[in-house]
Amino acid sequence: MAQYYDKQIETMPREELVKLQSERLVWQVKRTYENVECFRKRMDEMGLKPEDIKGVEDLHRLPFSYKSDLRDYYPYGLFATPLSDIKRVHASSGTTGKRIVVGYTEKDLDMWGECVARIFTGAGIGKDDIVQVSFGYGLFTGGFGLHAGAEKVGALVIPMSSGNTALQIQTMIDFGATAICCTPSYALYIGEEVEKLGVKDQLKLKVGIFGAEPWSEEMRLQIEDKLGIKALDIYGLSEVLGPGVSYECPEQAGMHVCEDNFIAEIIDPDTGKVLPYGEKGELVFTSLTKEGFPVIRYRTRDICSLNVEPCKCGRTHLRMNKPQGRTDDMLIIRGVNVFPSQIEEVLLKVSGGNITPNYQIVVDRVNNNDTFDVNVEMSEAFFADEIKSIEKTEKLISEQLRSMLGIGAKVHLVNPNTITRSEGKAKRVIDKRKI
Ligand code: DLL
Repeated sequence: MAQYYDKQIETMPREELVKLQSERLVWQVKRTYENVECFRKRMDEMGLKPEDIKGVEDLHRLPFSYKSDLRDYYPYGLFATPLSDIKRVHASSGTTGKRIVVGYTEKDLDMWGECVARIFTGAGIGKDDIVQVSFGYGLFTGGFGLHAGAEKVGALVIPMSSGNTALQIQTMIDFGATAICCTPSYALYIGEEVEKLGVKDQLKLKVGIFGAEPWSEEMRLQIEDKLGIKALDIYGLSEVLGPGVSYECPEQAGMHVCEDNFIAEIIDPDTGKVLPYGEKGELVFTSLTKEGFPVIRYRTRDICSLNVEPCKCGRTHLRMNKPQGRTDDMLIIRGVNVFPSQIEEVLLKVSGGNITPNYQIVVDRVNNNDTFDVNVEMSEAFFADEIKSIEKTEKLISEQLRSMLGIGAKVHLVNPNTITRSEGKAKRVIDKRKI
């Protein structure tokens, strides 16, 4: 199999790259039409046949796909191969209690590993390196995704997963980790602890690979300083692949999209019109090589712009700028995707399905850690029945939130009419983090 992290692919002239994308797009549209009902229906409604798509120039004619499709076809309805060919699933938060599920064939897992391997080779990490993967392992794509890429470049992998910061630091020192992979906020927290312990000079770290949440240039400088490393940004989303969709090279000037596997577009989120390179809008991806769970024109809801100017590193694959927000209300708290609608669902459940109380989510960053508070107004209707004790109710809501989201929130029952009413849409989220 071709080495996807081979320099030849990453530095392929753009005309050749577009030709390759066109061939792959034609193949992907045809097989997705044949195997995925949701896509076929949309194409039929538009009077489009797979044969109408002759190359990248026809991409804009294809229908969009959305996160809600994953909910509507939960869990396996969007897979384009028989389930017996799917070798792994991962999952991420949906807008409601149901998680969104994605699947990978053996070839997909290999391609994923190759994409992530590009991150490491770009960062100068190879067989003599020791990579500590401190992203969560499990249904989240971070842990397993980085793990596979690090193995592909022949590095020694420490599958730490997230949490237990003291042990993270001790392991880094004892095992001689030369690279660390985690969320940037966790990296900064580790950096603070390293500073407090005064052990920076015992670290062998050269580079850090960070992503899964937005972070600023200011944060990058702090992390680089505290850990004595070069900090690189990586981007991805479960629906498209997981980590490895795009990555920074050492130039640290935008993230190269693995364009042999994914086509990126920027659209106006209101009109759906494709915008020229350089303009800011919603990022949309089409997966060209993925077999198990292909996406055609998937609306990421991330806002950013694309840069097709040649990069100093020599890679020809275009670069996306750091995402600068979202078109929906998704929050990323400690690397976990959280939708206000999920919190509503929990409150509705706790109230027995009758009423959603007035609530507000407050997110902040204290000592480089995200805080997550949910204020819930007490009301006669909500608390009439068996729920009497405030403490018990707070605990109950908090437990339900943890089981829905996978992260803990501090729940506070507050007096009626204490959450400020707004004249228009209720202001459900107060995000005080300066990112
Ligand atoms: O966060 C995959 C990932 C894992 C990426 C590890 C990088 C490292 P999801 O949980 O599906 O997948 O969340 C995807 O996270 O749509 C963005 O809004 C956000 N996101 C991911 N990377 C970045 C980044 C993983 N570098 C959602 N900068 C995406 C800003 C990011 N936002």
